[in-house]
Amino acid sequence: MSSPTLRPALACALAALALSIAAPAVADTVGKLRVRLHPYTAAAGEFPVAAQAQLQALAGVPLTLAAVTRTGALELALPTTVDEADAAAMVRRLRVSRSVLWAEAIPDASLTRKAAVEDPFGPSSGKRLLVRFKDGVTPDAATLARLSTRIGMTLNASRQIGNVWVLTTKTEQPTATLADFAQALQGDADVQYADPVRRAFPSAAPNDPFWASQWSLNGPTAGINIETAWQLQPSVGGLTVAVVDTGILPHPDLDGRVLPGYDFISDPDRARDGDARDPNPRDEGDWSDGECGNSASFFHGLFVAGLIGANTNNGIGIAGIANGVKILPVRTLGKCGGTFEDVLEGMLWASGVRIAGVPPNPNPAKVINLSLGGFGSCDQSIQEAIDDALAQGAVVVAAAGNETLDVENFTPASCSGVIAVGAHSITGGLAGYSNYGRRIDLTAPGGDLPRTGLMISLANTGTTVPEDPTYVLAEGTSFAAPMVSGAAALMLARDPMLTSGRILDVITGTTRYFPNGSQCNTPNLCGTGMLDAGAAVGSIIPGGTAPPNTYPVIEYYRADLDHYFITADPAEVAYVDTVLSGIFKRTGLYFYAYLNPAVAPPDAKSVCRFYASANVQINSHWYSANLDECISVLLNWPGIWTLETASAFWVPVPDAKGNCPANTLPVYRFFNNRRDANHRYTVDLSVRRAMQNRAWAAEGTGPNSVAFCSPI
Ligand SMILES: [Ca+2]
Ligand SMILES: [Ca+2]
Ligand SMILES: [Ca+2]
Repeated sequence: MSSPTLRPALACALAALALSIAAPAVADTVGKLRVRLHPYTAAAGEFPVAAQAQLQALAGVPLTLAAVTRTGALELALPTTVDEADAAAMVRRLRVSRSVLWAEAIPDASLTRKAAVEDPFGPSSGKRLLVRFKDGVTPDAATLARLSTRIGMTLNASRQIGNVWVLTTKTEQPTATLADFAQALQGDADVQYADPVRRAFPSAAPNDPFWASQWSLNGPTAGINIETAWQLQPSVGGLTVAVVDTGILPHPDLDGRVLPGYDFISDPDRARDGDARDPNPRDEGDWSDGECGNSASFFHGLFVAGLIGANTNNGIGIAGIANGVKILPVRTLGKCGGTFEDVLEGMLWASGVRIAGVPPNPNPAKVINLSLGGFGSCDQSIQEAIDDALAQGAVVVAAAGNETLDVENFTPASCSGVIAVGAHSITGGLAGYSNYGRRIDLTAPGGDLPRTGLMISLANTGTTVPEDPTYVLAEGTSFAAPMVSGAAALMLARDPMLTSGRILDVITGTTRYFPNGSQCNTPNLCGTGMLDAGAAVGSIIPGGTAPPNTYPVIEYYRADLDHYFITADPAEVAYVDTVLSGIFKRTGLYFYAYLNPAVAPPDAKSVCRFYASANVQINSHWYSANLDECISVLLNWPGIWTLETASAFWVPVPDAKGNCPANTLPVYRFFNNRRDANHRYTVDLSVRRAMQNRAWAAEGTGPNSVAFCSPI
């Protein structure tokens, strides 16, 4: 692979369109904010007094609940209308709170503006609707009969995805009709919301494949300043990034990087692998014989995965952004694209949510890359899936799309809580194909003509089915989103406690200015600026900022035993990091605790630490902040478990329902259910989901099984 070959050119008409933008130069006013609270803070649609007080303190003004969206977000009225800059500052302050999944301003104009754009992918049809019923309601015969009457056509229930049911109409209908059906179903008292199943397409604009340098990473004008980022954070240490896309193929530049993923394409014809969903996410090719856009296969998911995670410094091919990353390939797009039904399922599974009939995902993603899009503003079912992923601690990055249109008409880029990425060119201008508008958060390199300005990544020589690994040049917002996903992975590796809202703020707050004369200097067109991964990573303090008087409790992993170990003692940390470094590796995760009870909160409890040696086939440590539990182990397991210390560290503890005090995070405890009795303690919600999916037993107080609480 030392001299990569390049495939012949694939032209894309969209890429050649001139940029024609009716620039909304006038700044808008804002009278309302939209906020989704974390499900641990409040149930969907609820606005508890404590949350209201906290949000008002952050916003600096009274906030009145004006409405609730069907997916449970709160629309909060401001006492007076403010300008957009003030609203943006308010929203940034709200995002600081861990109670806030996402927050955004609602410009007054958007309340009256209506999308008047035709579907650029052409007319489409289908027979499926995604319907979320109110809690406790299932689509039994009576319910289906009532709903069928409502739309004047027979509806059947085909399956359940998370909280959402797939209902099918008797006959195929234009998507516009399905949208009308969905609207009608929302009039039923048992229906929380309904969406038509739209089609999704890769946001790629493949172009003439000539070898070029990776200006996107290192270019002085428009590159993402990756070398600075790598000096600060050379590797992401196995952090998982999901690529929800066309699947994956073997490539020497991805050796060791790819996790077993899953294939969620439910239509065997589009999947081209002879069956519906299956455990093999191999990209079977997306060529077509005139039914849809591309005649030759592009292997889009491989290209995207390569941008994020190609092996760097391995002597071949290209450098990926997030060295050491694990790519989770989630196949949802095949011949002629895919459906949001499959994308929805793939995205939920990627974040660790259990999907009926599919093995649980043992590697929930910290970052989910969605280099795909479909026409239509954000569907409620997709919004709810994004909210679920964010609630698991994942960051969701979406390509803006390549239609040279306002991004508000495209899903998932128009969804709340995603980082929506437009594409800029090698000279720093908005790429000719890139969507634009108020909903863009920032731009990243996506490539544009001339050929030296395209993006290079991994590909395959096959024009229909896969053949041999190679590299190609291409352009598209599909390739801008992975730049942001890679940068987010580097930030999370530096501080795993970062929330999605904090990453959005840092990544948009550290962008480079667009060049002088760029149309992107018009407000509300291209987001805050161009991605600067060096500045973004540099803005993250490694390991975060310890709360006053606390020390990090560092987590280690011992691979040969599949054991976890934690310690807050600085001398022991130094010992394990040096003398035992061949045995125990840092996982990169930690939480905070007190080492001196005199400076801890008065109600903090000491944590006992026990050890059971290899002589009794255990060789593992165990910790508890519950004195009764400590005494019970002492009395019941003499000669097995030995008390090493009654006070390894001090922590606040939850109440009887498992709720932690304000300004702390729950620490979850998991037991491996084996003779060797290892336990894991974590504040990380994606790790929590991973341990649940690996069938470790949750132990602790309350329905969420909380062991103790960690100050933040
Ligand atoms: Ca299949
Ligand atoms: Ca397959
Ligand atoms: Ca390489």
